[in-house]
Amino acid sequence: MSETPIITLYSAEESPFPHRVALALEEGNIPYDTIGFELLDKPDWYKEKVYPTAKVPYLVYGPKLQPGDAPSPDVPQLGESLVILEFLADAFPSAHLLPADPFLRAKARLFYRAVEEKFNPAVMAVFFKQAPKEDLYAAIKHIQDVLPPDTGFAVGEWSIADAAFLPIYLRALIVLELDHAVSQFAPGVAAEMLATLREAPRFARMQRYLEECMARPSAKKTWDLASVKAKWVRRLEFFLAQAQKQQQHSTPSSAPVSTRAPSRAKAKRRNSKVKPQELFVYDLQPSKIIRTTRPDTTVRETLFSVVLSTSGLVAGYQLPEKVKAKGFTAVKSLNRIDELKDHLVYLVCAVSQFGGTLPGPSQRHNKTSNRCINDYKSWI
Ligand SMILES: N[C@@H](CCC(=O)N[C@@H](CS)C(=O)NCC(=O)O)C(=O)O
Repeated sequence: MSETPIITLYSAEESPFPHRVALALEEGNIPYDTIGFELLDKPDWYKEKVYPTAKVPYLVYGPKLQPGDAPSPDVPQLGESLVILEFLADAFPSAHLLPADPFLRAKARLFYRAVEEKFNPAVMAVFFKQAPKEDLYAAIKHIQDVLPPDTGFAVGEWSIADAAFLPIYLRALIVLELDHAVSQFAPGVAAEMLATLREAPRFARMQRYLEECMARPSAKKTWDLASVKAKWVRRLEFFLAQAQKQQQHSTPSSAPVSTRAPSRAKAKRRNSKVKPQELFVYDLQPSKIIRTTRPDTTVRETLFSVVLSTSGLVAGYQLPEKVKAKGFTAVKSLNRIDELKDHLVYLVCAVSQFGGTLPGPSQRHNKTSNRCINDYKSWI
């Protein structure tokens, strides 16, 4: 006797993509099992036996499965959240996951394409690639402008278009709340963005849409804020450790601070990315070394700071505002790094890899500062 097929959704709560599918399944009252894991602890069997790309979500529609089982190749199975959403809408027409009207169906498709092609990339760029926050605002506004004017969902009735958007927006808010070093916002920027998204009149429609989405049983059943947040903390810490490891490989800690000028062409390329007026919006991050000198045991202090630079390490390539910075000229006139002892020191570190708008204090930034300090400690 063959078993009644059931949907198995392979999922990870921290990821927005399986959440899309779970929302649609809940909305459609479609029975399903979830096999969940945290991405950082993804079991080997998932890639080996279930889904070779090892991404979530993955959906299997067949006999009941247990963690570690290999789904039969003879039963329907799919990856890619948007494809799965469309499959569910087609396979379970009575669940009304898309409107019956072909024009509204097409509009739903346009909506989730905008989510995929505009909104999601903007979130990634602003959070992790230092794109300006206005890019995120513009992407949210784009989505907001497609919504019906006062109330209602992407195409009026709830549809899979809403399932495509909500999980990403919810996690974007979490990343802003956490304001983790990985996302490299200047102090206060993440809080300001959160306040803007939640309170600014220009995003009132989006806020209302969010509230209406969250009021639905599908969202209540599939969303555990505390749990997702805890997983994101872990995830961001992991990314940070990875970035630090990578940086250690690319900049050995024993290497002295370079004084070699970048080529003019290179400097020009770097400078062209940065608008000068954006350079000094962030504060310095001082670190102090206190030590005694023998034999008189006078207490000496050396204050270190990293001055942001987009053009390398050489004064000739610094923008005029920076050259004027207190201490810079003194350092410029020194020939050897160990002559810096007993000076008020501003070490100029290249952060050109950030490009565009300079980030605020970040782990990477601190790390450069720490490396300089460690080098200095070994010289005194
Ligand atoms: N385009 C895919 C994206 C799926 C995806 O990238 N999932 C990520 C999680 S956000 C994943 O599983 N990554 C594997 C990992 O982190 O181990 C979809 O819409 O389903």
